Amino acid sequence: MTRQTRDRLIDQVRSTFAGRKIVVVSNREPVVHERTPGGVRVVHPASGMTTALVPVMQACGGVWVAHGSGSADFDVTDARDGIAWPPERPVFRVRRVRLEPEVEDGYYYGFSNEGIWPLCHLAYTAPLFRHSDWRMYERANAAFAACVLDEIGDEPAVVFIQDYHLALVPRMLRQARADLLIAYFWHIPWPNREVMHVLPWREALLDGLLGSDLIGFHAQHHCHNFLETVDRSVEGVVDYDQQRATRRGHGTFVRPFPISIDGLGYLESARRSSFEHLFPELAAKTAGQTMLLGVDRLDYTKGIPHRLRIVETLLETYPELRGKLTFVQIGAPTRGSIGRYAALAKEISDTVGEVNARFEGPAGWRAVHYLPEHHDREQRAALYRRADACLVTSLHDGMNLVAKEYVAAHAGAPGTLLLSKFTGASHELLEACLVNPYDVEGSAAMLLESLRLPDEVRAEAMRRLWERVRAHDVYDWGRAIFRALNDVWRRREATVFPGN
Ligand code: GDG
Repeated sequence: MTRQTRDRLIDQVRSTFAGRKIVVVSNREPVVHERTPGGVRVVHPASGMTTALVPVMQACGGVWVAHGSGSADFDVTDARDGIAWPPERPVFRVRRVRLEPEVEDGYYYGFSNEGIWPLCHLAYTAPLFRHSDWRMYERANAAFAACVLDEIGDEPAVVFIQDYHLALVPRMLRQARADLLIAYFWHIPWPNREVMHVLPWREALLDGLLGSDLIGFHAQHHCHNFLETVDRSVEGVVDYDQQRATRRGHGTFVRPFPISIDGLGYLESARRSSFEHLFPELAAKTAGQTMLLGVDRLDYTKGIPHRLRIVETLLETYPELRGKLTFVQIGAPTRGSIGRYAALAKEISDTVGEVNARFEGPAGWRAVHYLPEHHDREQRAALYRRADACLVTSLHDGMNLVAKEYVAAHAGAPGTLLLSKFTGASHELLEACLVNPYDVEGSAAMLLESLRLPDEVRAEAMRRLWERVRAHDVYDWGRAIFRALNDVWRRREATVFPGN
């Protein structure tokens, strides 16, 4: 299937955009180069966006424009701040954007991650809006747009922009080059218009986004929320039937494209990896036990404290599980210089200590094993395959790729996916054990019920989930976006009246 969906994506791009350069733009780069005492280390950042885009770029080729955030990033680039990737057999170019430290601070840590991120996730962390951050956001977006224009020169191009860090880039590009085809994908939820009304620069942000030809969200209701926000915030025409907003004579189509993973590729990684080999100590400590697993960036939207309380409730209510069930949480550190993230890291490690101190079991047993560090794909795949259940308890999440990775790694073997109803994934993965993570006791009861089902039933649920993830993989996602962009383009070419 992967081969088929991958080939179909390549065909789609070749047949519709032949001769046009493909440029992907994102804040985060697919690879980061870091200085170490021994030389330079290559790091693959933990991010759902890169998980999804790397296979798409490997299939399509082109240029990936991203912020050069690594300490050795510009030691390894050419005269135009670019590098061919991967070095042994290059398939695409990475162009690194230079941002001064104060610009990165205000744009990335400030406006993007203390402003927009909490604004769009309904997780009870209030957004912070500082005028200085907004000015840095404008400057950073201008730097990205300049690099994109430099990369494409006079050539025709398709530009595919990622996420909430770069909302002003589409308008900047449109003003410089009206002929560009621009698609934008917003990887996080778009909340309703009342929520968006607290954003002081709402009009400017929307005007920036509406420079795109096509804007994608994970879910239909995010599209609707976006169109309503446009309708109430800026001058223009919103056509709800066609899901299109027209402003300054330019039409932008808005569509749902639920994102996914390279399912078969993930399964291959899981089959190749060995839990016992990669985690010998953990394997010995968890041998013969029911293993529950959590895999996340350490972000407050992922509901990790709630998850720990679910495990605690399980062990509290069913003492017979002590010594027989253990929870492994891995967490990639993220956005560490933001106070809210530092507070979360402390809250999680304190809660782990508290839960472990509460329950006693046989010698060597621990309720929770907490590993707050980066883990590569092979390690994550090995953990997924070993785990009897994966706990995804996000308080709000655009999609959540971890849920899909667990399904792929199991490929129909018995398992339990405990999945928050507040993830985009819950709209597709209907055979999962769907819970409200705020209801800790209810979630614990559902988890136990699912673990106690016969193996055939747990395997059948995982098999159906796997069918869906395999059929709708990330190549299928990419193809749907490029096909829709092509339709928009043909429509634009065929029309006489602007805005049609
Ligand atoms: C945003 C939206 C949406 C985990 N630890 C490491 C690591 N990971 C990988 C996971 C997974 C990815 O990071 C996380 O993906 P998610 O989808 O859970 O979450 P976000 O990063 O918040 O992504 C989300 C996504 O965009 C795509 O649109 O699904 O809703 O919030 O692949 O396995 N990766 C590396 N090291 C780790 O230690 N390299």
